[in-house]
Amino acid sequence: MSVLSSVLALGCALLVHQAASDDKAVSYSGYQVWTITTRSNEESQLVLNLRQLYGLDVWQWQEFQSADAPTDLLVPPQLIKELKLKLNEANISYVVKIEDLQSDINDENPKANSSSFDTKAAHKMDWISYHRLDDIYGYLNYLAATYPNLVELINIGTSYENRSLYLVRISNATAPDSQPAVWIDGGFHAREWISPALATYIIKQIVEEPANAKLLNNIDWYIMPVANPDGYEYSHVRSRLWRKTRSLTTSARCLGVDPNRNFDFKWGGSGSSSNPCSQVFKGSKAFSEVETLAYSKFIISKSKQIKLYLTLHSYGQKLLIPWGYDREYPSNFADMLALGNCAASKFKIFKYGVGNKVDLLYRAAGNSADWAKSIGIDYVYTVELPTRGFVVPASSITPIVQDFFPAIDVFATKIATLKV
Ligand code: 0X9
Ligand code: ZN
Repeated sequence: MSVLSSVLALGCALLVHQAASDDKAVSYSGYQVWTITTRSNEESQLVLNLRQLYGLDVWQWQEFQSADAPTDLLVPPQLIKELKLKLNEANISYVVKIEDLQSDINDENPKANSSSFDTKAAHKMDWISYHRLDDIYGYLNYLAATYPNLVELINIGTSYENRSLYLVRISNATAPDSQPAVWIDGGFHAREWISPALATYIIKQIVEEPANAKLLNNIDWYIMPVANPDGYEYSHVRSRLWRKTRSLTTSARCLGVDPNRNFDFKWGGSGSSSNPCSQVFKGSKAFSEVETLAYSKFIISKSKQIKLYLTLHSYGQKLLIPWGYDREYPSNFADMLALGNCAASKFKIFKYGVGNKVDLLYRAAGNSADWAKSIGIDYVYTVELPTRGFVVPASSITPIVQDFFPAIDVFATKIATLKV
């Protein structure tokens, strides 16, 4: 029996889960991340079947594989032997990218909250460690209090677990809503910690760095560093790889909705799931999540002004352009591609690919960027930040965010010329 048919014969998916017990953090001891490189459609199909069979957490993959497109899979210790066998049988090569995920997690944030020892500091934010939600919100509060003419703290609602949903408006305009605006968010997916780190860094650069004052000419900035605060906190205290929101579902075992499959544009289409245990669970309906609903209402209220929409994710080093629900291209695709390429040309350390979401990744209906495009925002990008996984050592925050920031200048220069 071929590997493919034996996989199919086994039938239904065995979901391999890591659920947190009530008070202990999930351990990823012995978990590995493998990069599998397939060379044909048949091999890709086999990997797809293995993913489904074992319910593996797929960290990265491409739906329309170009030659040697890599797939990153999280492999639980109890499956290492079996999966190795299956891949060897099929003559598919793989490399172990992460030997022991828990040791990466242990080394990720060594100085966690060290600055909190400085009780006199006005805020606890820095970019040499990853911060909990309180530190991030404390920083936004600090900025609003310190620069009242420039920064406004906006509360757009409350998360499922009752946390505030904060964003900042940064503007020196005297008349409200009179100039083009940029929207930036981070922390959609809880485990992608580098994204709130970059969003807060961009805020700092615009507000606190006099050399960047030109970024305030003719642009309002709306920046929401943590779009999914419940998930973000859960990923800090319980389960480092948590991705979704934390709402109850119809399954007692599986909580949360993928916020990036919960938007009301082509909701429920390809690349989303109706299984609450799936990492891409679309939710019970579009905007079932209080977080995505509040977020969408705010953006709609500013949709005339917002000309650029950037949603920060990780990982993969890509600037992705709609559509993502299918292999289709918006009418101004070429224009978005040109601006994206221009922005990406600023990156010196990390090279990014620029292109359509489905061409470079996979279909993902109900994603927020497609929705942003559907309501008429001109320039829309999903950013997949560096580097080799979701767990990025805190020492890499500074190089990643510093490398990215010059792209903001490119975007701003373009947006400032647009009429509202
Ligand atoms: O799957 C997602 O939601 C995004 N990738 S992530 O690893 N950060 O989860 C990609 C969304 C981009 N959209 C499409 N590929 N359609
Ligand atoms: Zn993401």
